[in-house]
Amino acid sequence: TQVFAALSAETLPARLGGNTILKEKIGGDSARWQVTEVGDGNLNLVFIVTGDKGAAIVKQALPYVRLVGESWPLPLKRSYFEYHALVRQSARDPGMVPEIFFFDAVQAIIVMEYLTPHVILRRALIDGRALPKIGRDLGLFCARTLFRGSDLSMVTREKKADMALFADNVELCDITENLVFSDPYFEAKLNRHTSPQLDPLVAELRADRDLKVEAQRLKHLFSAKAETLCHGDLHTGSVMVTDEETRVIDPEFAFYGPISFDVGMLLANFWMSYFAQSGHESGSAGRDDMRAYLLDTIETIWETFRAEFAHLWRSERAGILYPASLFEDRGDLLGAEQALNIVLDEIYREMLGFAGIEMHRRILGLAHNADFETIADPDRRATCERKALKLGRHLAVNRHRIHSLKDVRATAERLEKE
Ligand code: SR1
Ligand code: MG
Repeated sequence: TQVFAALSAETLPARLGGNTILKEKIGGDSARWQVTEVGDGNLNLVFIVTGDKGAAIVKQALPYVRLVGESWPLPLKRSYFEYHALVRQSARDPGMVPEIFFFDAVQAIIVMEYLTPHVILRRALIDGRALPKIGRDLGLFCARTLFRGSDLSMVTREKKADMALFADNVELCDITENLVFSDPYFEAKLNRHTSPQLDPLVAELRADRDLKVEAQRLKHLFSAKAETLCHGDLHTGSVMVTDEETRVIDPEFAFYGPISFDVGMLLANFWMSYFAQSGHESGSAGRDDMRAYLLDTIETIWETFRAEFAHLWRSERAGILYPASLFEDRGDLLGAEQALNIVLDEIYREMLGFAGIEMHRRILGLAHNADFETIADPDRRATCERKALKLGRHLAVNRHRIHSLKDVRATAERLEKE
């Protein structure tokens, strides 16, 4: 029986040199492979391996949280969930995730396509780069993966078998339940807001009963509303881009949860990028165009998601929920449209809530965002973070009274001028 052993740039060629798929993709002579470890996430090792014929990514889970160290064990099986999520996402929205070459469950290794010249979306946004296609691509990805993984599309036996497969991703769900929904709202051990200038606002948020009740209501949805297979960690660090292409990576947090969760997390990261822009402005080079682009992109993602979800509702509704026999067979098209509007409205309200909570945890919790963390001047950084915290509170607490993303845009623009 094989035993898990972490790879290193030095050991990788000898360890994987006999793998026929890798040899075919990269080149047969592993002694000539060049290996660089490029992992900058919180959990895993990521290597770029280049040979005579080409290159591939080798991603390996570690038995602990890389960000914290061996004191925080984390099971290798997350790699199994990531692999299975990638397979499903690839079938549900072809071309939007990297091609998978090979999976080894014991060594927790996924070998996949090396995306080049792609860069991490978060990095591009920090650099002030406006990507023309991401709004539409990401809106479609969310609608297609979330609709097609739900009871609106899947037959019940298949969906329940898949829920059982992903039900064991307990430890990663536990991270989200604690780090996202609870820790930011009390003085949890792992919290580390990096701007003491925020202390008064942080104290205010931690004493905010309405906010804490909403955070727990959203945690309840996260843990109990098993609607669809979510990516589980869909932030701008989980997206790779060029001007022409968008790819979604890293679904190791995949779980059955609310349709709204991925969309909310994703939009939160665009709102945070919006508020971080002033921290990255230098000299006379303002970022007004970038700010407008980010707010436009948020609206494009949401409108594309809505339109595609509605399209799939009308053309692919084959699951147990709102079956066509209930409406269309009886000539009652309006009934199906009424149900669609109710479902979309619920997704919208929940999405705003999840977005608000995600904005808080990235500033108050353990896992921060480079958007804010790379702002060197502590006062500028705190100013940006303060605005994001305020918008986050507004979204979480007032989500039932915010009628459209145009209203959120107006609030974000007002906060930006503060
Ligand atoms: C301990 S893991 C912290 C965070 O990193 C991942 O990317 C997830 O966002 C998680 O919450
Ligand atoms: Mg990740």
